[in-house]
Amino acid sequence: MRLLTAGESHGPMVLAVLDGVPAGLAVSPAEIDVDLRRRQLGYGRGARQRIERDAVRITGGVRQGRTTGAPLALEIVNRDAVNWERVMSVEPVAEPPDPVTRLRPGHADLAGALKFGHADVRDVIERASARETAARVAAGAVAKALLRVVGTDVASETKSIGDVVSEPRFDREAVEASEVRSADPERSGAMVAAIAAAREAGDTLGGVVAVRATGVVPGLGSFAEWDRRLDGRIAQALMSIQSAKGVQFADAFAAASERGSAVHDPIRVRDGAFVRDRNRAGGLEGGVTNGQDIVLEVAFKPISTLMKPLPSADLRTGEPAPALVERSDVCVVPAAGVVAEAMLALVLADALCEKFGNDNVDDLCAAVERYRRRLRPLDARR
Ligand code: EPS
Repeated sequence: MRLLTAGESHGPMVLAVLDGVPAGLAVSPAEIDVDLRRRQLGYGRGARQRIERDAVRITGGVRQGRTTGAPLALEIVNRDAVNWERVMSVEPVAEPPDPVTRLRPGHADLAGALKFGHADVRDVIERASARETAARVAAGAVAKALLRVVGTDVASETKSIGDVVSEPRFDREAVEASEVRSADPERSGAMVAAIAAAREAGDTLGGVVAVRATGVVPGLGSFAEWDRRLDGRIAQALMSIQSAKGVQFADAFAAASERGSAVHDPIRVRDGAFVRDRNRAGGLEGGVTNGQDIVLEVAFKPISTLMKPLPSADLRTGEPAPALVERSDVCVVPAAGVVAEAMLALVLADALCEKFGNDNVDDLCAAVERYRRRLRPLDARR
């Protein structure tokens, strides 16, 4: 499965092209829109989310409610684009917009301008923006639909915002009812207060998102080649989310200071099946899924556009200049959880198709069913 996204934050649309989805999968725009909506929510989002009503238009790969096996084209219109026509014009305009040259520490502004040789940081901002995650979430909703067919479900919950921490319970109803996507009502309130205080101070807040996949097919990924290890592929996908700065499987950083006997998950057989009584591996051993839940966390830095800007420099003159101030979010952690679900779903769906084939969804299901029947001790298979 391959995903490409295109489009600028204030251009006409963001677009996802998702290739390799098996034919015969039921896909509906309404189902994708549920996740697009979830991505727009969350206390601490900026004014942009009041302008947009993200909804997908499927312009390829689906007919009569089912995938055809051709690449899916998923378009999400930027309603704000009408306010940016001159700035974002494809053709040169008579009165060109003033270039952005004040660099925001923490954003892609400086690194991107130097790399591509841009004189206007707008060329970086537009594509580095997390607006692009709308395309990822649309594609991720299709991946989730495929995973559901084999019984795999992906969910997320906010674990912390600023210094307010709550232990994730993955109570879906409570998570979705919370403005910050935390199932703990008391901590939710404290998180909202922390975001409000950061906003008041012209500052921003980051946090940690917990992500979990249940009903995972064992044997996805491989130990045999570094680039096929699935934990590595999952970490890459999650680290690619705008603002992500760290990933850990289960409680890896705490486990690093413990002894092996406390960290590894004893194996036993119950009713003819291999089982574990704990899951400190986070669902993968040797880069391969072991059938336990995949459990991981992603750390998101506080967003880098600050209303009270940090000292910085001007790209053109090199003179000291405060960083650019423009409309932004105070905290994106709740939305980032929805994006993290999408990225985990895309990697898992890709690994599933790699192992079982991606021509036809019924063929894939039959192959998974047959495979599951041999996942027993050798002597029990006879
Ligand atoms: C975003 C839309 C953007 C930002 C945000 C993510 O809209 P605008 O730039 O028009 O306000 O709100 O992007 C960033 C925080 C960033 O640093 O680029 C969205 O739809 O998710």
